[in-house]
Amino acid sequence: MKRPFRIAVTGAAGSISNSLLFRLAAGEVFGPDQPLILQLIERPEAMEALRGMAMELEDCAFPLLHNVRLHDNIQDGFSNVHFAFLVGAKPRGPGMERADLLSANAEIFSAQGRALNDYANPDVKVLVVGNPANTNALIASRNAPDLSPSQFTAMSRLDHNRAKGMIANRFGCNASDIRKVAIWGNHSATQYPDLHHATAMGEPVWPELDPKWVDEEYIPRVQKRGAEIIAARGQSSAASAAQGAIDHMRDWYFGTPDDDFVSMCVVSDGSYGVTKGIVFSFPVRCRYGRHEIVQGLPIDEAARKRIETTEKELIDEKAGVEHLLPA
Ligand code: NAX
Repeated sequence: MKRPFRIAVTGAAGSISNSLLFRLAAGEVFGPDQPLILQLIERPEAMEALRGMAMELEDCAFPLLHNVRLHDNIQDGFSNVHFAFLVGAKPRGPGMERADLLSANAEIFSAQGRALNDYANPDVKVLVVGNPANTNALIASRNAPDLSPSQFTAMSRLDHNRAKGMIANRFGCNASDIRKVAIWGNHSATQYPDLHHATAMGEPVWPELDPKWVDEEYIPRVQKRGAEIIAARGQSSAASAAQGAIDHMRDWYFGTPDDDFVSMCVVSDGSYGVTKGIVFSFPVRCRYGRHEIVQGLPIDEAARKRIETTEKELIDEKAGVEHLLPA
């Protein structure tokens, strides 16, 4: 029997975790023969709800689930973990400005970065889901000096899957027939869902598309899908966000197919002229547990403008939390 992986999940009593934890425990991320220890982390006020979640996990009698531990502090919660899903974040309250939201979360994620640095397994792989996800990941990474920035990522996979699903719908095919969709930039309404490189059933989609439809319908719909879902269900995306997190971590661990790429927010190395050091969604491929930005994709003038818009938003977000970024 393999040795269990230790997996930390913050915000473990929340809506996304309510899907994520059960699918993790069922083996959907690390495979059907990989035992797991779940180290679930919540705020002290939510520990009772978390206890209920743990009871339900126990009642599933998952063969892979070695142990479930409940923590109200990140030092114990991150102890020796191989993977961390940082889902919990402070939501925007009434009257709260975006800048207030950024700094409230910056405090949380700088502490989490330090705790990962000090207590996690040195090879830990971190996925930030909690918003503002890109900047939270940047802060966590910068507060973890002994870990490589490449160990920190944020989630744009939900956006990627949305972009794929919508184009599959347009072509009347299955989402699995669509390849090489890319999300560039921030997980926000400035993100750029890019179809220039995409194929449907092996054929390029771009020549088949009306640019007006792409600009005026497709791109805004992907960008604002989160709001569309809140308007329809009265709650934000949860099951699809859990799916995005599962896809992201599974592909990072097992690798991506050679004829496709996925979108992940990673620390920019300056590829495509994107400012170094910000956490930016790029098309990436994963192999041997490492992610690599796909190089050499042609970027036209209109795409360049969209990339610059979302890049600027991330630079502004970074400026707002500069005081929490150690030199
Ligand atoms: P919920 O409000 O249902 O759950 C969040 C949970 O996190 C709560 O149980 C809360 O007690 C806990 N929490 C808050 N601060 C914490 C801390 N410092 N340590 C540990 N736990 C903490 O939200 P949910 O719908 O699960 O969404 C979670 C986060 O994901 C939100 O920030 C949300 O904005 C973000 N999302 C990100 C997405 C992405 O694609 N990157 C998409 C979905 C989602 O909107």
